[in-house]
Amino acid sequence: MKGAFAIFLFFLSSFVSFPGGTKAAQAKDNGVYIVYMGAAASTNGSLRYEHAQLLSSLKRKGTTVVHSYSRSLSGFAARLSEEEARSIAQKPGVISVFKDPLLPLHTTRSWDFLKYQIDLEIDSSPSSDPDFSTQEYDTIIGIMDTGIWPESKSFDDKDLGVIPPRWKGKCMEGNDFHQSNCNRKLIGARFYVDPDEVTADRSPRDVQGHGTHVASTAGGSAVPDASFYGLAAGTAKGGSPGSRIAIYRVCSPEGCQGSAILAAFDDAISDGVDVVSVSLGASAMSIPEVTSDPIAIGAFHAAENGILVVCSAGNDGPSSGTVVNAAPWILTVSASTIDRDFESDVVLGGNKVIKGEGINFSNLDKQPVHPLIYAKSARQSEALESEARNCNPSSMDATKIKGKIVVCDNDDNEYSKESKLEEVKDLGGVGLILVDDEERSVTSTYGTFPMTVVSSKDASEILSYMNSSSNPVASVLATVAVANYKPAPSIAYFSSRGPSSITKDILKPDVTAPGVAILAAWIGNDTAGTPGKAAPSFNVLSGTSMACPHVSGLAATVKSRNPTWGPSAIRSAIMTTAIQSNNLRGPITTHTGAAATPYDYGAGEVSTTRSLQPGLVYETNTTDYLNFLCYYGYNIAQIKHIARNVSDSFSCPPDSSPNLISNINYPSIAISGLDGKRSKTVFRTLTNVAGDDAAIYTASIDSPEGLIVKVVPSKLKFEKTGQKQSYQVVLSLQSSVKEDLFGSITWTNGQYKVRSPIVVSSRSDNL
Ligand SMILES: *[C@@H]1O[C@H](CO)[C@@H](O)[C@H](O)[C@H]1NC(C)=O
Ligand SMILES: *[C@@H]1O[C@H](CO)[C@@H](O)[C@H](O)[C@H]1NC(C)=O
Ligand SMILES: *[C@@H]1O[C@H](CO)[C@@H](O)[C@H](O)[C@H]1NC(C)=O
Ligand SMILES: *[C@@H]1O[C@H](CO)[C@@H](O)[C@H](O)[C@H]1NC(C)=O
Ligand SMILES: *[C@@H]1O[C@H](CO)[C@@H](O)[C@H](O)[C@H]1NC(C)=O
Ligand SMILES: CC(=O)N[C@H]1CO[C@H](CO)[C@@H](O)[C@@H]1O
Repeated sequence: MKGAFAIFLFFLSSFVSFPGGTKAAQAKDNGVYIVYMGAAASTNGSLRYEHAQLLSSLKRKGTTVVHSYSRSLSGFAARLSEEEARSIAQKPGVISVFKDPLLPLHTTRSWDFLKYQIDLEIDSSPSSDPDFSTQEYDTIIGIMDTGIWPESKSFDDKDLGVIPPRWKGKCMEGNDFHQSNCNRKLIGARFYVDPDEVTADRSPRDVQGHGTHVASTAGGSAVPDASFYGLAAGTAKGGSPGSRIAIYRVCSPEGCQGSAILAAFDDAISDGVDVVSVSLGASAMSIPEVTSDPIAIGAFHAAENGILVVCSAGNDGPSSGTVVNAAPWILTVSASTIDRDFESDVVLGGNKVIKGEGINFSNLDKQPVHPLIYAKSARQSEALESEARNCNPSSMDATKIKGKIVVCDNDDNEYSKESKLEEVKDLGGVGLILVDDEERSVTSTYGTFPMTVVSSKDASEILSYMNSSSNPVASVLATVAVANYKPAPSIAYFSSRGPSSITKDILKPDVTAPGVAILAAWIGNDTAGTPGKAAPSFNVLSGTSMACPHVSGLAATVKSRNPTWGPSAIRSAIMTTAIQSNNLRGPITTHTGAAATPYDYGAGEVSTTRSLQPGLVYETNTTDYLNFLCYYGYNIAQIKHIARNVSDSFSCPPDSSPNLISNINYPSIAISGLDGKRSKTVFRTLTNVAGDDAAIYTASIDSPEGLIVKVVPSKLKFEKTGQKQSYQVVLSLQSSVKEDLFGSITWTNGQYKVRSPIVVSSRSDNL
């Protein structure tokens, strides 16, 4: 799989790309192409005219425009033939033409947990522990997702003042959604539909739950006594409870259309949002180039307009090279666990208790009175042993399953755990014990059926008990939420990993945040998982989708304390103050117990207090990002159109090559192609944001065996706010190494710690 990602294409002129061979692309081809023409240079209506001119150059007349982009970026989405798309791609001013992708969603305690993490490193935390519930500057968070359930208490506006006058967004009316559904918390709501498609979803209203969950995690008001049917009870509140929320519904139950996402960025930039939160993206099987990726394009224009875009890294882990949303102007978030575990234990005959994981609503007897069977022993004559073991549909004999708790393996990846549950239930089983080490680390909800997940180690104990007993019995106990679970955080197995397939010279993901078993608001009429019970107002979900809005909320808080900071300063503050240790004071681990690396968590787990006062920041601006495109291989004719204000004067730096990408002033340092023969030097510039008191910072280096890291100079003096100081890092290998190496540089002045992870790889896939 990795090999496919390492192929780099340098486009010398406008190009058409046809993502092919991917499930997502095959699932639904709506016949639409996105024509991307860079920044909107003018806003006087001439752009739409330009677009119409382009379309009228086609032989066929009457092509409908699905979406038009003309506020901040220029382009349109339209139904075109492949030939028409190729023809338009050749026209002057057109940067890229690509098929409209359908992108998947990446699916109370978590904030307290993050605060607790700070206590682990008391030595360097700022003296005051700010209270997030008060004094917020009016930050506006834009959420691109499945919509919103406005009646949720998380979107109550009772403590909020008037809507900031700079807000220019809209509250669009639609099915079951009215102007009155917007308030001083939910200040904007838009939806995007394809005019050629018949859809019932003409509304910002969320019918899936994902957008409501994400929005409340990022900016939900505090709701006391929130819980999921009594579990995980406490006050639920977003990362920035004082922020305003604007929802951009770009997803339907089928997925999220790229052409709608681009339209939402075009609107959000003009509406006046400060932070955009995007919990969706391409799958690792079809990672697009930056110029044919609607999220990368939209985020670029957001960044040039001073807006930070925070995205989920994807749920395609733990394989390496799976991270998506990895453009250098995006803050990319991986998912980690919190110190809460939802345990649903197994009791065996003799009252031996085995720890299991899951949320169920069953009514099994607490005593171990239910007969226990290993699914393998219920194999139907035509089925393979591996099919029966895995409880696959049509592999087991109902007469052997009926009335029993069934132990199922989950090592074939052929059927989902939900389909195994359905099969056992249909055959008359009374419970299910699923054996899966990865799923054991992540809580899922199993509706009314008593299902729990155990580790393979614990499963062997269950199996040996079954071997030793002529009449094995068990029960699955009520779910309890265990607090102060250790170790936490650890990186969720599903979280997508670096290195980035775009380039190994920018480290991705950037940070990690809670994304496992997160309690947040839910749509008000979902009883699908819990028939017979009232619809839950809150739900427990896992995914990098849940991690992303934790960081969007934090970014909004950083912005509200530091209103003049641009998006790169906010990102730097969050990255350089991140934490690498867990609640056992050991290194953060992955689900296997191995020490996590920057490919798992970037700079580390976000800190909600230290990021408000980082001391120094690494800033990047539009010019740096254009340079990145030059180094990466795009030609100047394309780049000239991409950015709004730098176009005329801009030219690519001489000797632009992928070797220079490591020099982008990023808060982390990643270098590929270091081969033991020569050393490499990278440059960084720090900006003082700690005030006008003179401060001397000293560099300390943590370098792995075999890597020599020198920082020149090793001391930097700052005297004024905004003052910049540059330094060089010289890296060399003592001998050639096959493994990637990880280290860090930390600038400290006693009060602040400004840490950058270093990733060195001897291989170069930048050509
Ligand atoms: C719009 O602006 C362009 C230049 O940006 C100008 O050439 C054109 O005449 C303007 N059109 C109108 C209708 O004002
Ligand atoms: C572009 O320049 C104009 C005027 O020079 C300025 O008002 C605007 O804020 C700039 N836009 C960006 C995105 O920098
Ligand atoms: C159970 O018994 C079978 C056959 O006697 C054996 O192959 C298997 O390893 C035993 N399993 C355990 C977990 O003891
Ligand atoms: C929930 O409400 C929405 C909006 O009114 C509606 O479209 C949807 O069908 C409802 N779902 C259920 C399961 O009742
Ligand atoms: C970006 O930063 C560089 C270096 O700090 C500076 O020279 C350049 O003028 C900046 N560009 C813009 C568009 O602000
Ligand atoms: C959350 C929840 O309702 N869990 C249920 C799991 O099943 C037990 C009975 O086996 C119930 O008592 C719990 O309430």
